[in-house]
Amino acid sequence: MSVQKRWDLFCHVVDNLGDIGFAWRLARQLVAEQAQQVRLFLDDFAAFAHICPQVQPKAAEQTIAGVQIVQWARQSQATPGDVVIELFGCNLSEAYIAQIAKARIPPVWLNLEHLSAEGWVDHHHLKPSPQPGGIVKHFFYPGFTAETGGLLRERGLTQQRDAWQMQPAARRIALRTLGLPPPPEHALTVLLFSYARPQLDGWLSAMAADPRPTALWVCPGPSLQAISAWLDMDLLNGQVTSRGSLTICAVPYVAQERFDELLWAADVCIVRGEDSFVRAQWAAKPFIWHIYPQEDGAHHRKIDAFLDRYLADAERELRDAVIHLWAAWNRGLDLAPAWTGFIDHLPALRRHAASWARQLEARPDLATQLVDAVARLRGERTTVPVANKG
Ligand code: TRH
Repeated sequence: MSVQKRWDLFCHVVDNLGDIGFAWRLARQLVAEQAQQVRLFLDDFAAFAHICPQVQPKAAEQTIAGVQIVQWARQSQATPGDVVIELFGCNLSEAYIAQIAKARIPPVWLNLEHLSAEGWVDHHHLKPSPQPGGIVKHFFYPGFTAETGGLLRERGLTQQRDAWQMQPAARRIALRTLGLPPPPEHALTVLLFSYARPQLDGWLSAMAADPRPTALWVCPGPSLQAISAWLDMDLLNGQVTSRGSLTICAVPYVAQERFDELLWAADVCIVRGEDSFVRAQWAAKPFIWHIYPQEDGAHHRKIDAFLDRYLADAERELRDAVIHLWAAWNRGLDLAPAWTGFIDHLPALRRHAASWARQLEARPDLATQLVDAVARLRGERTTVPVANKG
């Protein structure tokens, strides 16, 4: 167990749920698994409330799951902790930085960056970034290789997932709690959590016309609007409707601790951003990644880099099926033909996803690596962490 330190995490929400999604998962893990003392400075409580319903949006400070949650503006009067984590390059206030500069023992200051499977990440992880006044900040890069900071993974996650999947009752109860009807017998179940994209109609019509029933669970967000347009009705949270073989359920927001269950219950997961992308991999399910679009097209390079790793040992046909559907999804092309090719390979895709999850699990999780990196930067430790199973 590591020496307890005071951690300050800073989360500026750019958009959507991913910034706070990552911050909240990391903060909870540092407290629950690493016995650290964590303060989370946050600037968007409306986004947080979607994934943590018990939050009090107006409270100056509050403690949930052992994490002290503080309004962003209060950093100006705060004394820095032993560790300062700036998430995704968010800017700290000048007053707080001045306090860092004045500290007798300077805190370890890290900029925790976005996840990417690109090779350059290996060379930038834990590199220093000198700041004015002689302070040094370091980069911390999540990633898929031994040279990076790894991926967030709670202790015992795999065992919890497997135990859940062994019990059909767990799935029934989870769906009932979410207000979702049990899917038709032998139905294909698909979870949809994506950004806006054109051309969903051909895909929806193909599923409606397929002899095999499909249950499509749609998370709140832009895809619900596109689906409502195809249905020619406003599909509201919690509502269910059918067209031919396709049953569509609008899933209300679920607390982050229960988000995994949606993935575990589905046969195919369509996920986005960063955190749900990682959770689909821990769910060991065939999945499609709708990557966060960037103006310069950098997201296409990121997908290619990930697929190079993910499909490195896959059979040719399986590779083609995945590449074809992910390209169609991310480039706004007609999905119907690529979808059929993907679904035809489901059993092999399932085996592949399970083997990929096992490979990733062999590496230490991100929170363990972060705690270790901090100890090493403070000169307290020189060893490299080993994977904590599950
Ligand atoms: O919401 P995202 O698209 O997030 C982001 C942000 O846009 C961010 O600015 C960008 O930098 C990043 O993507 C790449 O997708 P993501 O990362 O999957 O985060 C969603 C979080 O919301 C994740 O923690 C799961 C959680 N969630 C719930 O807890 N309950 C829910 O019902 C839903 C739909 C999501």
